Amino acid sequence: MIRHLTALLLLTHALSFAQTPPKPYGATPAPRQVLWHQTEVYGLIHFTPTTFENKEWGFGDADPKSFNPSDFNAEQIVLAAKAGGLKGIVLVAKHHDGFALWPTKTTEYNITKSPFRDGKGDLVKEVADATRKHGLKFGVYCSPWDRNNAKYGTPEYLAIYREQLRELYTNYGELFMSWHDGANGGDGYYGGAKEKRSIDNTTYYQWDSTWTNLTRKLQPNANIFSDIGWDVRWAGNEDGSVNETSWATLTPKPSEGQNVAVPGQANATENPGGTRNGKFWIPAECDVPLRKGWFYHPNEKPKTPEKLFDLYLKSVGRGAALDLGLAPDTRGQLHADDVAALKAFGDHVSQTFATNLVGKATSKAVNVRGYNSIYSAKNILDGKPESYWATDDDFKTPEVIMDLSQPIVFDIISIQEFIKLGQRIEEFAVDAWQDNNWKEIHKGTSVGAKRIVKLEAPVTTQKVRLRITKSPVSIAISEFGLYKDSE
Ligand code: FUL
Repeated sequence: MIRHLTALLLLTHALSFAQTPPKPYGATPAPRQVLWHQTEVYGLIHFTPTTFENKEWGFGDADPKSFNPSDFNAEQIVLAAKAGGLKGIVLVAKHHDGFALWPTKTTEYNITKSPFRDGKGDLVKEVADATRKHGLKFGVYCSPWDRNNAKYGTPEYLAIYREQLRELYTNYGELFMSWHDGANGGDGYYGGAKEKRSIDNTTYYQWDSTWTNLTRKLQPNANIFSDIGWDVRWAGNEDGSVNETSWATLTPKPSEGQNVAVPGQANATENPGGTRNGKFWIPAECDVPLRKGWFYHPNEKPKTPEKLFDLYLKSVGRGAALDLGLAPDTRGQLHADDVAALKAFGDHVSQTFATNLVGKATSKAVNVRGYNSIYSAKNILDGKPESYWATDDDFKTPEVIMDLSQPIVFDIISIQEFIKLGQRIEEFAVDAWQDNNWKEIHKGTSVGAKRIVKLEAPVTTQKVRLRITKSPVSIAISEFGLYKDSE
C-alpha cells in the first residue's frame, strides 16, 4: 500500500513537473500588448483644415469653414484599409493645427464651426463607427502641441489637453491605441498672438500622471504609443522599418545632453533596435505615410505595393508593427491610386501567407519539455499561436527537423516566439536538405512576435531544419512557416 502510494506520488510529481511551463524570461508583454502584436498593420489618418491648405503642419489659423469635404466617407477609407490588410485605424482627432474633429467643449476651434454636416458632425464618431462596423480596431492621436490654442505654453493648457483626452477616452468606445507624438513647441497662431512658444517637454506635459490617471483608468486596454512607450515605442524614424536585429524590450534613455526620457526627448538611436534584456516590453511601431507626406497633396503618389511589401518585411517581419499614414483628399476619401496600392499590397501579403508549405510536415525535435505532448514540436506547424514547442530548461539550443512527403519551393521563412514567456532566442539558423547534406540557407538574430526572412533566391527541398543557436534560456516557439512570395 505504502509502496503504491509512493509510486503514485512520484508519478504525480513527475507529471506536474512535466507540465510546468518554462519560466518567463525578462520583461513580458501585458495582455493589451499581446493583442497589439496581433494587429500587425494598421493605419493613421490625417485629415484636418491642413488638408485644405495643402500643408503638412497647419499654423493654427485656418478658418474652420475651410474644413469642407465635398464627400466625406469614412467607410470608403476603412474598406480600402481593410483591403490592404490593415486591422486597425488610429485617427488624428487633433493635429498640431489644433482643430478638433469632434464637438469638444474644450475649444471653439472644432468641427461644429465648420460646414461639415451643417455644423452637427462628429468625424471621430463616423470613423470609429466605420472601423468597428468592418471589424477593425480604433485608436486616437490627439496632438499635445496646439498651434491654435491661446493658452498653449501655460499650465491652463494642460488641463484643456487632458479634458480633450478625457472626451476622446469616454465617448468613442474601447480604443486599442492612444498615440502621442513628440513634436511640440515653436511658432503658431496661439489665439492671434502669432509668436514662438517653447515649452520644456521634460516637465510641461506631465505624461506620467496623464497616462496613469487618465489613459490607464479610462482606457486600460489602449496601448500607449510614444517615443518611450509605455506600451509601444516609436521606431526612431519615419521610413517604415526597424533594425535587422530589433528587440521588443527597451530601457528608455534620454537623448544626448538630456537627463529625462520623455516623448520628444528620447534616444532615437536606441529605438530602432530596442534594448536586449531591456527593463520593459515596449515593441516598436514603424509609422510611415502611404504617400510622401502625412497629409494629402495632389502632386504626391502612394508608395508602390512592392515597396509596401518590403516595409512589411522590415517592420512586422522584425517583430514590430507597420502603421501606414492614410491621407484623405479634399473630398474626404482616399484617392483611387491609394485604394489600388492598398489592395495590391493586401493581396500580396494574404496570398503569400495563405498556406504554410511546411504545415503538413512531420517534425522531429531533439527535445520536448518533460516528454510532454503539450510542448510538442508539432505545435510550431499548427497555425495556432497559443500552442508552442518548449524544451527542458537545459536545452537552450535545440533543433527540429521537418520532413515533407514531396519537395517544396519557398523563399520566405517565418518564425514566432511564444512572447507571453518573453523574448528568449538570440540567434537561429535554418538549413535545407540538399544533395544528401544540410545546407545553411539563413542565419538570423532576434525573433520575438515574428521574424520574416525573404531569401535571395527560392529554395527547393523536402527536408528543413531549424536550429536555435543562441539563447540564454530554453526556448518557446509558437509558429514556423515556409512560404513562396506571390509577387
Ligand atoms: C509627427 C508629426 O509632427 C507629424 O505631423 C505626423 O503627425 C506624425 C505622424 O507625427 O510627430
